[in-house]
Amino acid sequence: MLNDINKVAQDTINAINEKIKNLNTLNIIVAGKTGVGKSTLINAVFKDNIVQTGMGRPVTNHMRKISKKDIPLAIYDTRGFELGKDVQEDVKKEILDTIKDGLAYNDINKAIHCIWYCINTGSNRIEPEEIEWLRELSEENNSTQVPIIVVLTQTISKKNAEEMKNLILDENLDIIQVIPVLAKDYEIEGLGTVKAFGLDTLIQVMGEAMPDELMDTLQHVQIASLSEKKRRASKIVATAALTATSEGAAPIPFADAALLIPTQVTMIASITVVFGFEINKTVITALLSSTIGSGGATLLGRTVVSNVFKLVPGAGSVAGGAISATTAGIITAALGAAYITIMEMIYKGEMNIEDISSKKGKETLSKVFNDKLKSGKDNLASYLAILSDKNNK
Ligand SMILES: Nc1nc2c(ncn2[C@@H]2O[C@H](COP(=O)(O)OP(=O)(O)O)[C@@H](O)[C@H]2O)c(=O)[nH]1
Ligand SMILES: [Mg+2]
Repeated sequence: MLNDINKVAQDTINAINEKIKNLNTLNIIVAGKTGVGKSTLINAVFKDNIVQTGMGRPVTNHMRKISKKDIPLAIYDTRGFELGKDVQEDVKKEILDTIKDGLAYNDINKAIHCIWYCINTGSNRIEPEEIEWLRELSEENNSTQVPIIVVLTQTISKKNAEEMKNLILDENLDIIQVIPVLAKDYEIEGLGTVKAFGLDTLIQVMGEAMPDELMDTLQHVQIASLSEKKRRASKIVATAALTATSEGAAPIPFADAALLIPTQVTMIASITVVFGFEINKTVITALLSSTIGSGGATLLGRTVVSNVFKLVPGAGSVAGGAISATTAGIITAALGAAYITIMEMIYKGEMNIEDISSKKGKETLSKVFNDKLKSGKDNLASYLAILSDKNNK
């Protein structure tokens, strides 16, 4: 059978691997004194605990490149910033040289895309030398235009951080943002815990500052912002639903309804990449069989479409043996929404990846899918609205 679930699941896995392989590499420079919390920050923002002790390859006197196989991310971690003015001069030159070298390749995978300059909020003061260093860096970066973000690390007191932020902003440096963060929960003895915060803002600001070719990578490698992952994933669903709608406008005879499948395979693969989880074929099979494949082993053949079709209120009669454009969009949007819901549960730790193919997982999937079908037109409309929002990157 051409479109049995097994084959479509395999196609989806292939599409996921292909997409991951084709992700552009994100390159970031992280600078600041030893102990400000650079390593802690990097590990809190990116997947797979990318920084480990002793890891990283020296690329200049004061910079090490940290990367991990199969993750499209490289971090240049600077060292020795606290050692005084000479070293700071060297570090600045090494940063600027690295930026220029990267640009010379004319390859997005080699360019530096963002600089985080980290200052510890707990130190409660900012040295005039650091401001001058930043001023010189940003001025010399004027021709290369790499977005510079000042990250105020280890922020326990948001009030102190705000004051520090305003001090820095008053300097009118050519930087894009000053962002207070606490990368990891902080325990104050006998008083309780200050919760980590601010990393989602960091991801959001980076997303706004970097080109679209890096957005899938950014979402794939970051683990700090669920809302940014969902925003990107929702846009993917919107695009797929729109495509399905135009494909459905033909209209699609039942027998050819399988035409929609490639659109949905691409959608599921793209959402998987954005969430960055390792998804196997069993999971995709569970997803398909508890949603669009609930009628049997064939996907979007005559039986399945009519099964799904019955669930869409107001879909009208099955005139001329064709599904309508809107129905094609509704089914696609419902599938996308169901998958995002499951991804969200995994992100929050409410479910394990293996659980998706369990009875509970499948029930959750069909429930969300059926709910989204029931609110079919509204669900579709809310996705399509995303595409007309010009501010939504
Ligand atoms: N609780 C907590 N500790 C932090 C945070 N950032 C840094 N630290 C601690 O500060 C110390 C120095 O951090 P590290 O990341 O190694 O700094 P680096 O030298 O800039 O890489 C470590 O003991 C960290 O555990 C944070 O956001 N929360
Ligand atoms: Mg470190």
